[in-house]
Amino acid sequence: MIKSLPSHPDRVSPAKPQRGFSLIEIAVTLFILTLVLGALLMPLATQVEERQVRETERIINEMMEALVGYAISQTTPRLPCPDLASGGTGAANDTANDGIEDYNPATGVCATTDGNIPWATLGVNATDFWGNRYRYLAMAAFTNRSPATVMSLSSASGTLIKVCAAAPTSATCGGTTYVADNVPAVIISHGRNGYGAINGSSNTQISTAGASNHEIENAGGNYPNSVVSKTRSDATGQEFDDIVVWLSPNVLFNRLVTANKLP
Ligand SMILES: [Ca+2]
Ligand SMILES: [Ca+2]
Ligand SMILES: [Ca+2]
Repeated sequence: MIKSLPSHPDRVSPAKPQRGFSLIEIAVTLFILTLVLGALLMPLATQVEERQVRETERIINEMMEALVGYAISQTTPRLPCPDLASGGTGAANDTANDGIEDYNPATGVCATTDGNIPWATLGVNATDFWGNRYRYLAMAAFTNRSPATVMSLSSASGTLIKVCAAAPTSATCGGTTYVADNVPAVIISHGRNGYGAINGSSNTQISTAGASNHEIENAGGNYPNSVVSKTRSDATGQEFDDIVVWLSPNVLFNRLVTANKLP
C-alpha cells in the first residue's frame, strides 16, 4: 500500500536572495520623478504670476478709485499731479520719487504729465509686486489747479491720452487701433520684466534695451501721450507683460456731477 507522504509542516520554500535597487534603477526613478515634478512645478510658477497680475489689476483699480475720490475732495475738482521720477529742485512739491505730487504753485501746472503715481498724496501702494513704481500719466486739462484753466465737462474734448492696441506709428494710434481714445489718466505697472520702470529702491529707470516696441511706448517711447494695452505675450520681439489701466473721463464726470462738484 502506497501512502502519500504528508507534506512536511516545516517545509519552507528556499529563501530568495535579498535584493536592493541597482544604481541604474535609482537613476531612472529619479529621472522620471524630475520629469513629473517639473511638469507640476512649471504651471505653478505660471499660476503664481497669473495671481500677481490679477492682484496688480485690483490694486490699480483701487488707485483709480483713489483718483476719483481725490478729485471729489478738492475745492476745485482736479486729479493729482504725477510725482516726478527724476529732476526737481528738492523743494516742496518739486521733489522726485517722494510720492508727493509735483506742481508749480504760481502757474497751477503739474511739473510733468508722466511720472510716478503720487502714492503718498493718495495713500496707495508705492511699488508693484516686482519692486517697481507704478507709472502715472495725467493730462493737464484734468490736473491744473487755479489759476490755470481748471477741469470742466468740456475738458475731455481736447487731445488726451491714446490707448493703442499695439506700438503706434503716429500720435493717433497709426498702424493699429484704439483701445481707448482721449482718456485723462493712465496707470501702468511695467510687469515682471520691468522694462522702463522706475525701480523703487534705486529710484532709477530700468533700461528698455531688449524690450518690444509695445513696452518701449509705455516707457515714454515715440509718443508721450500714447500707451499700449494688449494681451500678454512671450513671443520673441513681441514680449508684453505691462498692466495698463485707464480712467474713463465719463466715469470721472459722472462721479463729480453726482457729488455736485461739476455743473
Ligand atoms: Ca514729488
Ligand atoms: Ca513689461
Ligand atoms: Ca508713449
